Amino acid sequence: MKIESARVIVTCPGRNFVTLKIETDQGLHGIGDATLNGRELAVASYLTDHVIPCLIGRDAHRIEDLWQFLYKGAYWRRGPVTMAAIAAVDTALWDLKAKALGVPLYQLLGGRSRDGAMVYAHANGRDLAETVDRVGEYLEKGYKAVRAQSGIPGVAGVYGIGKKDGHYEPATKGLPQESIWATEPYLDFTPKLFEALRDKYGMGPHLLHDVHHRLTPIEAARLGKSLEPYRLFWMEDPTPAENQESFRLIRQHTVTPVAVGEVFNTIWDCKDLIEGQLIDYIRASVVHAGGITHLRRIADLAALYGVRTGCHGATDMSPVCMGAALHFALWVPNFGVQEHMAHEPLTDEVFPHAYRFEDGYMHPGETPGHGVEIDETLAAKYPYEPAQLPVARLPDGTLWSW
Ligand code: EZ4
Ligand code: CO
Repeated sequence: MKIESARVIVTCPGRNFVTLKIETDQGLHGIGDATLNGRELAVASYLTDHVIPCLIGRDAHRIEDLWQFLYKGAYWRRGPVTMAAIAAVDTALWDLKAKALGVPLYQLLGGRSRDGAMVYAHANGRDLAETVDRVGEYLEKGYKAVRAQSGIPGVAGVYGIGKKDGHYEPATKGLPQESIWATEPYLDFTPKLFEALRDKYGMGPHLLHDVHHRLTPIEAARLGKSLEPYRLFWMEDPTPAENQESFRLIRQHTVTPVAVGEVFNTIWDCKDLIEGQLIDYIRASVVHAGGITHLRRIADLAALYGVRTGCHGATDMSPVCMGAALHFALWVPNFGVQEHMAHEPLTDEVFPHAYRFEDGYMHPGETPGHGVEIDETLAAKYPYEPAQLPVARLPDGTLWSW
C-alpha cells in the first residue's frame, strides 16, 4: 500500500485544528491530529514543507520504520512541533493499517483490556458554590470522575474558569491575554472547595484537580498534604516538570497522587519521573507525544513502575486525537483515566466520529481504523483564526507559569 498523496487541513470550527490526511494507491485514506494549541501553523508548515515530500511513494504499512525515519532522520530531536508532526503521520498510518485490515484500531494493539474507558469531565465555576453545583451536574450525567476548578475570591482570571455559561476555552483570538496569579489565596481556598465537594457528594466520585504548573515544589507539597483528607484521584501538574527531580520533594511530603505530562513530547521528559516513582499518572497524549507508536513505549515503561495513563484530552486535542486515544485506552493494560472535555457541536460536525459517551465511560466504536473522519467541505468554511494561550503574572508583575 503506497502513499500517493498527503495534505494538511487547517480549520477553525470554533477553535483551530490541524489535520493530516494521507491517501494511498489502494483508495484508502488515514487521518491524524497535528494540533499544537497557539502554534498551529508551525506544525502545518513542518508537515507540508518538510515531512510530506518524504512520505510520497513509501509503504504505508511500515509504521515503525517511518516513525524512526522521521524521528532520527530530522537530526534535531524531540520538541513539540516535531513530535506533533510525527504523531500526525503515525496516527494516520495506524488508521490506514486498521482500515486496510478491516478492524478497529484497538485490535492491532492487542485487543481490548476493558469494556470502556473511564473519562473525567471538567467542572468549573466562578465561586465555590457554583463549582459544587457544576460537579453535581456532571455526576448526574453519569460521570464517575470530575475535575473541579474554581474562581478564588480576590484573584482574577484563575486557570480553568469559564465565562458565564460555564464554557471554558483556554486560547483566545488574537494575542495572548494577561491574567494575575496569587499563590497564597489559592493554597488557602482549594482545600475548602474539596471539603465542600466531599460533604455534598460523599467519598464515592473520583475528584481531580489541575494546578497547571503554578506552584513551587514546596508549595505543591503543602497543597497535596492539605488535600489528603478528601482523597483526590490526582493533583495535576503541581509544579513545572522540566526538572524531574523536583517531584521528589512533593513525594516526600504527601500521598495525594500526582499526574503530569500534558506538555511532554517524548519518553525522555518522563523517564526519571517514572523510574523514580515520583508520579502516579502519565498524561502524555497521542498528538503531543509522537503518536500511538511512541505513547505505547511511554505506557510500557510506566507499567513497570505502577504508573497508569491519564491522557490529556482538552478541546485542543481534536476528535481525531480523541478517537485514537480511546482505542489506545481500550487496550493499554495500565490505563487510569482519560480526560474528556467535550467539543463544540460544530467541531463534532466537522469531525464525524464513531466514539460515544455512556454512563461515565467512552467507547471508540467498531468502525475500521480509529473511527474519526473529517468533512473537508465543511472544514473549508471555517478558515484559521489566529489565537493564543494566555500568560500569567504575579501581583507584582513578574511573569509566571500560566
Ligand atoms: O491548558 O490543553 O488538563 N488540561 C489542561 C488544558 C490545557 C490546554 C492547553 O492547550 O491543562 O486545559
Ligand atoms: Co492540565
